[in-house]
Amino acid sequence: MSKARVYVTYPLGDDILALLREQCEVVMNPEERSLSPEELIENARGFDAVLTVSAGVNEEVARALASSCKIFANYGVGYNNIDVEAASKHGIYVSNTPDVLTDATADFAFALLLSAARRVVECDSYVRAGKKNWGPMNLIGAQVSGKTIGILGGGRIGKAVAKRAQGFNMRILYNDQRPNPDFEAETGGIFTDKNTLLSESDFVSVHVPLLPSTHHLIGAEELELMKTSAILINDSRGPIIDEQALVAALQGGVIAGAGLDVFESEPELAPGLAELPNVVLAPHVGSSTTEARVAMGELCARNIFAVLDGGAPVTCVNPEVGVKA
Ligand code: 8YV
Repeated sequence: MSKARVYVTYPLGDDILALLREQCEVVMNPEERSLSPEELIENARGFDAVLTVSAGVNEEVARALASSCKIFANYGVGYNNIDVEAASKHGIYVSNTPDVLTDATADFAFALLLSAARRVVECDSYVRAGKKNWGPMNLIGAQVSGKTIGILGGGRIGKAVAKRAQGFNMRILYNDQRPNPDFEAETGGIFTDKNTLLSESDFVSVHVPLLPSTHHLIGAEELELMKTSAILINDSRGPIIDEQALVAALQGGVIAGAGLDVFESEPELAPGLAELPNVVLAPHVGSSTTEARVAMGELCARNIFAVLDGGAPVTCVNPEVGVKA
């Protein structure tokens, strides 16, 4: 019997391809860029499964691939790139990669927080430039230990950030649609409304999924509520923050700094952002550790194999597909 065929939308590591090739024939987009919906349809037509790496799957894509494709296995915990309703309508499973990247992403949020607070990037440039004023008043930063952190999003990654904050003796506030008793039991975090969190926190870290309800969750009004000494961290999704409003707030001293791994129109930045000294910028690498990347690939492969074997994905986003079948 011929092997099932998997299309991979973005270049990934050899280990993941080798794993997929144990059971499937694999074709990968060799170009380091996201495919347009038209290209995805053209390239993945006739394949049994598609491993999506930030590729946009809309209604048209789902419809065009439905005759052969059984799963969009998304390489990422966030799946805002996929129209799940359309996939379900056309009987295609969607899976994501939760848990395996929680620690890596929380570590990186804290790396951004510490870097922005202690001006690590400026320090690095200073030393490399051969500057010699190493006096006690040089490059003074903000203390992190003992301060208040406000975490927007009380899910897996938000909780992991709170656990790191405990190690820094921080007061932990969090907000979500509803209180999360596990979050509170494991971190001592206190549930507050969003405005209290914004006005009382020294650091605000964003860990919510991108949904219509979280688009521009932080805009000019919310930034105004924050302390002028506050630092805003985001390694979730760019459009959760109004990036133009953030640039204006950083330029005008409304808040003190930011650490950003995600942007509204990646890989483009809002005008003015890259010129600001009080932001630390990263190219969407929150989950980029060897361990997380390998585990994400393995989970995608497990999800694909499960569906090709006639079952449901292990980490399924739309179980209703199985119910209808
Ligand atoms: C990935 C991510 O870097 O998990 C997510 O939601 O954004 C990241 O882990 C991304 O999915 C790969 O493009």
